Amino acid sequence: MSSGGRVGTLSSAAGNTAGPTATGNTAEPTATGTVAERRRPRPRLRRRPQDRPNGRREGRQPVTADDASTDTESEGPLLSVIIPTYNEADNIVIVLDRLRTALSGHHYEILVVDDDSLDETWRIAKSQGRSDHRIKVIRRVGERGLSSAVMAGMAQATGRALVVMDADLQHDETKISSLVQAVVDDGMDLCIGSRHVDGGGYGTFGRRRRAASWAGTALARGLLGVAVSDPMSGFFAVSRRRFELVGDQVNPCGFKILLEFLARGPEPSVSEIGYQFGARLHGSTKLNGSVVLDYLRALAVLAIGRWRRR
Ligand SMILES: Nc1nc2c(ncn2[C@@H]2O[C@H](COP(=O)(O)OP(=O)(O)O)[C@@H](O)[C@H]2O)c(=O)[nH]1
Ligand SMILES: [Mg+2]
Repeated sequence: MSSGGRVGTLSSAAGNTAGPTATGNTAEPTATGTVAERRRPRPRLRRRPQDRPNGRREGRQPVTADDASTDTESEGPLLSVIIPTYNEADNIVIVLDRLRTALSGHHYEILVVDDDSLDETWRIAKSQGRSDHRIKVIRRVGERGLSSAVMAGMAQATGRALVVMDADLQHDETKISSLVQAVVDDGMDLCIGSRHVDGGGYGTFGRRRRAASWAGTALARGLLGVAVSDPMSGFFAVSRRRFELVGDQVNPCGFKILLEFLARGPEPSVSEIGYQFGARLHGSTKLNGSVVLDYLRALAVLAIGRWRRR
């Protein structure tokens, strides 16, 4: 990626033959060059595995810049951006345009996972996919849920880093390259777009939602011992390795899928990158009381599981 080391051969996306509910687009490989080599330091939340005293990384090897530089079309895209959508018809074209600009020249795919939105977001996304084969649409009929939509997207994603972001433009797409660099070049299991580290903030986010986010964060940190600043973030990258390790243990209920990737399985290596939380451009939030209850339930299940493992 632009902010990373040598992380791949630039090309159009490899084809992802989507399953029965997906509109897949076949690849048209057109190599266009190599990624610029550039590194810059970023705040580290935890020491990297190779820096740990015993040097262990739970039996898994970090992906190095050299490994990454061997990325080829046959290995699939460097990153998959997964966008869960429900009634985002007014936002979807804008977010896809912004992603095209932010990821220009890189080998990526975008999976829009739509739960049969009444405003036909899926139809708009599909029509975008007809002229841009990197955009794939999974339309789920008879299913609802943000986390389960993300998991459905991840199951079909072929990238080495799996990036999750909202469709409503609250997340800063220009930070994606840094998230991916941390995962692919630096071998992190997770890199989180955080509102609580340098460069991060809540922008104009309302006081009530801020307080709810603060309370959710305090609970997650207290009950689960997750030492990250923003476990409530919906903007993050997870390595394929981590997805394969814990993906099948993830509770697909609710909104806070990041917490699952943080708290399931062996402790992950994590870094965070600050970003300014934007205002939702169009439409309204789908977060409601039942989502909050789902969150508390998920937290309780994770906390009990953790306590039992001790
Ligand atoms: N597929 C799918 N996406 C959802 C669902 N609920 C919310 N989303 C999407 O998930 C993202 C985050 O939801 P949002 O309402 O913005 O939550 P907030 O950022 O916490 O206010 C948006 O892109 C929504 O369209 C759902 O039930 N299914
Ligand atoms: Mg949102």
